[in-house]
Amino acid sequence: MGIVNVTPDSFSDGGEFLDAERAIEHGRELIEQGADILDIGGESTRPGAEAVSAEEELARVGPVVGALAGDGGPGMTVSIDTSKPAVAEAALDAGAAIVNDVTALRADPELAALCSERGCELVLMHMLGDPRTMQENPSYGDVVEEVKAFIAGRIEFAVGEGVAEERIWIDPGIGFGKTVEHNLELIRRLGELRELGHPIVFGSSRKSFIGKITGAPVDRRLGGTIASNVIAYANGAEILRVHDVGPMREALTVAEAILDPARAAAIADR
Ligand code: HH2
Repeated sequence: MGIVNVTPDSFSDGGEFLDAERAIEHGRELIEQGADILDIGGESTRPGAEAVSAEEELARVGPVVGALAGDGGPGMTVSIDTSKPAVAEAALDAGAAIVNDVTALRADPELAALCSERGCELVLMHMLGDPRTMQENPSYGDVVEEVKAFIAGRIEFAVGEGVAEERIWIDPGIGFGKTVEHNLELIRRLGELRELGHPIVFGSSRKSFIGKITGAPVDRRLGGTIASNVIAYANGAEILRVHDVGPMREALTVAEAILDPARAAAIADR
């Protein structure tokens, strides 16, 4: 899953793709680099980010979703990164197939009815509190157990609102109300989330825990991004949400060859 942030203030690439044409071009590049899905967002969720209105968010992402999901043909598989039903609805109308809600239907529970009605995929992510407060001394008893229980509760809510079980994807929410240690433990024990029986989405790309470990600024966190994603993949993550699709795809191809003997044998026969 390649990230397309149409925002002025995202932590890693804020302002780079605010212009719709540049965002569209960037999305096409990510597909060329091997992305299967584009996750398009118009509101930053970084700690302390300013909230934006539905009108503003839609003005940012609408043309980008329309161009990439349609794109003169069957289009690309687009995910809309939003918590707002109005934005999600317009994006689904424009061809998006997935709603990625970092609040797991807490910001606006009506998003559940929309997803149920449209039969789209829905990503439910764990976050402690909200983006303004989540990094203020986050604490857990057992972080994995608590994230798992939270996600189980949000799945139950979504299903109660009519969302089909098989449409739900889950995400531990790396960096959303977590210390470095919490993030590392979640990655190490990611396999435990598989017990919930839903595809796992994993998003560590360029995040600050990597910088805290390596000392690297946000534009030099590719090595740490790849290491964390490969381990997450080995532990059962199925959808990797990253900025740098080309290098990630290459790393994943090698990781798959190591982990899957059938793939290794097919390569040996070439
Ligand atoms: N992380 C971010 C945003 N959306 N969605 C899911 N499902 N999982 C994540 O880990 C996740 C997400 C934050 O990253 P980014 O989009 O690069 O930054 P910003 O929120 O500042 O735009």
